[in-house]
Amino acid sequence: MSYTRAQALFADRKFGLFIHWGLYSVLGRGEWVMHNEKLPVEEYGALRHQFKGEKFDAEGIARLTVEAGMRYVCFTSRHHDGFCLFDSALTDYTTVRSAAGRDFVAEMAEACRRHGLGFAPYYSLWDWYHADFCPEDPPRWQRYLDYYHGQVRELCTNYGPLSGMWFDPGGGVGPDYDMKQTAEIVHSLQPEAAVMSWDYWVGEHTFKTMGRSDEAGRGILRSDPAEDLQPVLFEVCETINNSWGYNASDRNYKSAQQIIRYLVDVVGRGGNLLLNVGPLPDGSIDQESASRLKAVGTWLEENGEAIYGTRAVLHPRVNPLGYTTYREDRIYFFIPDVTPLLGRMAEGADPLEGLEGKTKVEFDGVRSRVEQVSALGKPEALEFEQEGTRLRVQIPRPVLRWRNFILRVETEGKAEVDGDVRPAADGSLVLPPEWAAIFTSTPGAPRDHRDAEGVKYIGSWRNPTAKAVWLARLEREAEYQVVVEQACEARAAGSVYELRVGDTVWQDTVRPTLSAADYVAVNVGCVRLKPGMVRVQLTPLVIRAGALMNIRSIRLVPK
Ligand code: FHN
Repeated sequence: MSYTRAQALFADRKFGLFIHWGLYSVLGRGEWVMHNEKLPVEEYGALRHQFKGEKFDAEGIARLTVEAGMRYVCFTSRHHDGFCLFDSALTDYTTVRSAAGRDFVAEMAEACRRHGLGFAPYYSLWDWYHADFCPEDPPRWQRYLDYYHGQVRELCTNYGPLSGMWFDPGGGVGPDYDMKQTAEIVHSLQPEAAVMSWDYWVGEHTFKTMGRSDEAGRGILRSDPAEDLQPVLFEVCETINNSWGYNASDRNYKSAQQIIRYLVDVVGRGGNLLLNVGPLPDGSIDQESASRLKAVGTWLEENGEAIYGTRAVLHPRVNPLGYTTYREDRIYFFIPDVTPLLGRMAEGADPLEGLEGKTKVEFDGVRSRVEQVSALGKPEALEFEQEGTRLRVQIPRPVLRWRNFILRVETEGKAEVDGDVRPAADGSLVLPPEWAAIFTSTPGAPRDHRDAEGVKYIGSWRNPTAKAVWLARLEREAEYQVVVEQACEARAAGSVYELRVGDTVWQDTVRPTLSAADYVAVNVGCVRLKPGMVRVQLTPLVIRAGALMNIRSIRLVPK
């Protein structure tokens, strides 16, 4: 994915602070309290006479953001309750014209700028206060949209350079709300502001969603992991406890370790984590939140180089143990759990006691020449050998005590690492078993085998939900013959599979061969492909008896 400048700036930041604060904070029962408790508009609106934010300290919040290792702040300028935390010529329902007498958006924007932090106002499309928020009534709805876009212009004009605008929701409200129009207004005034639900996608509540959208402005879809092979730009929002706005009864805080794991999970898949705190009614940040943020910041002091400014490699074959990120002349291999490296241990033995010698870890897809390998936080260079795109690193077993560590690979020149298969010199593309990313939604996956001659194949394909995905990078347009090299003993033949190359799909029935090791090259069909990335996916439709078939390769041969 090639990013615009706004997207690249956003993607480099990786970790931000989300702040939900407003009239609802006074009641301490979350930001939906007006709606959930059906509070009359006037009764709820009267809260503005007691909402003073006397302890709101934008400078202190900015300092805490920096100490937490966060690089931007997303601040609720106006939530669904319609109350504005900024000065507006379009309404008096603001903190400036109420007891507080302050423009909190201006204070937060200025503090962020002083500390080199991005600043992105959150701005709600819903409004439970505005009389014209009535999508069913076109004239009123148009008046409301004029108000909405008028305030978007105020936010994009009066508060200096913005790193983004976070619209919530980003669409799906009213007959003709057009997120594209809103994004264009923002970009006309703030060309380097990333616009949520346009320039990037928001998945809430951590990596469960980890979503991507089918197109700009529409809902976040639960991503098919296979879809995730090619990174999309997204942001996952998570609460530090379980509430966005201050909730006095919510003591369910996430630990610093959990937050770090969320951050690695999101960044490792190419996204940003926006972690939310809900300040108290007086505007102060509670100690529980502040202490966790500082602990995460301490971890980032030693590991942040593998996070900030990186891009993710999503192909699971590159680093079978965890995530891979890269930037400039660095590749980072995350090793969250060392137990697979420890090999078989005596029953009940402590895997990390009495470790000596070295353990070999293997990565693939490394296209740059490697100059040095070390572990973040440990200066000593580790032994390694590079063979083509394979990189084998010898890790001293005592190092494994760290349990959760990140390897830094220093490359000669720009780091190039990916899971893409490239054409051979004659233009043909051979997709080998070891470069298939296997995805299943139930336990049991087909796996790599070696036959008697040591040739690899994908076998034991019994799981009907399994799919094998390759990413190929084509250099030139051509007509390709698509060939599946397959073997299947007679008693298991007859299964049906689907093969997808780019946008072209075939279905074929598995033919019997003399044995499960006797391969035939089956011409599935022809396809014309343009230069660039092409995704090849093989999915079983019917597995007749036992297993689908053994696959030694899929080849795209120029005609
Ligand atoms: O309704 C809002 C909610 O109050 C909160 O602001 C979250 C933050 O991502 N967004 C909406 C719920 O999806």
